Amino acid sequence: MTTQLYNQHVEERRQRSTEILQETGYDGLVLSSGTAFRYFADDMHAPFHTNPHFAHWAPLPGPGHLLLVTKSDKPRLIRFAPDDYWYEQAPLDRDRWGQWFDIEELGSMEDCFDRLPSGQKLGFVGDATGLASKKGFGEADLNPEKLLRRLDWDRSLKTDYEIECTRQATVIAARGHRAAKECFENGGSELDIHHAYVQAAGCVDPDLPYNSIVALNERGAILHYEGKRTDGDGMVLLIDVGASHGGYASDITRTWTRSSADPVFVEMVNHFDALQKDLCQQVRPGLSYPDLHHAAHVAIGDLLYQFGVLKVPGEEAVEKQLTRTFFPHGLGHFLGIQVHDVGGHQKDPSGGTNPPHELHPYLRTTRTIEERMIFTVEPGLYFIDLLLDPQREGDHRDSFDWSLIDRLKPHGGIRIEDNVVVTADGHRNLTREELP
Ligand SMILES: [Mn+2]
Repeated sequence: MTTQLYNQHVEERRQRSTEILQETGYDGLVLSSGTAFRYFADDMHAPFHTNPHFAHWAPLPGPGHLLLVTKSDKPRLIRFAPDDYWYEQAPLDRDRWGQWFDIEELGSMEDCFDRLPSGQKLGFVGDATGLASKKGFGEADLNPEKLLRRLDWDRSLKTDYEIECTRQATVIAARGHRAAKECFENGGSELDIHHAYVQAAGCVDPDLPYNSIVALNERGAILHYEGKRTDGDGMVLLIDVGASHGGYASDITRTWTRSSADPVFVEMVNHFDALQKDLCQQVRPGLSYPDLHHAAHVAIGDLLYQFGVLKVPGEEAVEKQLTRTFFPHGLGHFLGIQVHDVGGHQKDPSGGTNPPHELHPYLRTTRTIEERMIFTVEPGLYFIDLLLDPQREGDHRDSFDWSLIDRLKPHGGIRIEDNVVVTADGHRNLTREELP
């Protein structure tokens, strides 16, 4: 990672934080990296996820660290470094980290909290609220809503460093996706394909930003299918897997077919790929994301009409709410430290929200598109019994070609997902730079 980009990123964090502290009336901000979560009645910990507000500042792994940010001082990193021989305790490169932070290292989380100054109005952000209360933080200063929303807003517009981290995460995922496609083409099972992916990506499962979705045939219609069946020789693969770099995620979906698939479905996937690229092409500042979501519904309606699955054209199909039967999720979401990143429903920096339209409750982004946003564009088209069955008996049953639907149903569905960065006058499709 280029140090220069990270320098700029920290510098921008400092400037934004000064503004945020002024707006919210705090002298300083305490960001905790988090505490390890232990399963109920067990001595095992869940995989640790750093508090994203901490990760926004520093790609430093592990729980217990505190970061103190004030309006003028160099940020202070109070690092939790326990005397522990059970886990690896990699030393911190103090010369490197010292460029950006004043560093202290202590052996207990309590001691870390004791190093925080008193007599200042500090806002605490993190899950270690018990320790924070003991240190004297008042209830109102633990994760104050207004402060959190202001930080979320800040996170929704990415720096060049963050864009580069996402690009690197895309390069890793693209390697995995190429290997997964090859494994599928050779008849591999879901488990084989998953292994091919992580092997090529050079990581283990907990490094993935979310559980991989590797679905053969009809299982592609289960939106968050996480199983790994061992029978292979599928006709269709729907694979939704990302990768991480520097704490930032990529989130990529592809749908591939083999010669055993119905030629109509294969042709549909080709058209759907063109449809997805066309939606990405429309991304530019000033466009409302819900309008792009609507455009996706019309385009999917037209595609279904063209293939004869629906007997009414796109606009009419959307009006009669028929496309929702095939495309029941949102077009996409912000992407960053969190796979479903924050700020997607926010109306303004102070915290008002724009909820999605009641007909599209799963749309995770209602913002107007701005430069420096990173989001996914992931239209889908599935044959889901739970959604099809009511239509078979419903008022619009004659608008569907049921025999064609039943013929295509064993193929599951199609989803194609790219990660897009908004530029001053358009966009950059990070995914297509690496993967067809
Ligand atoms: Mn996604």
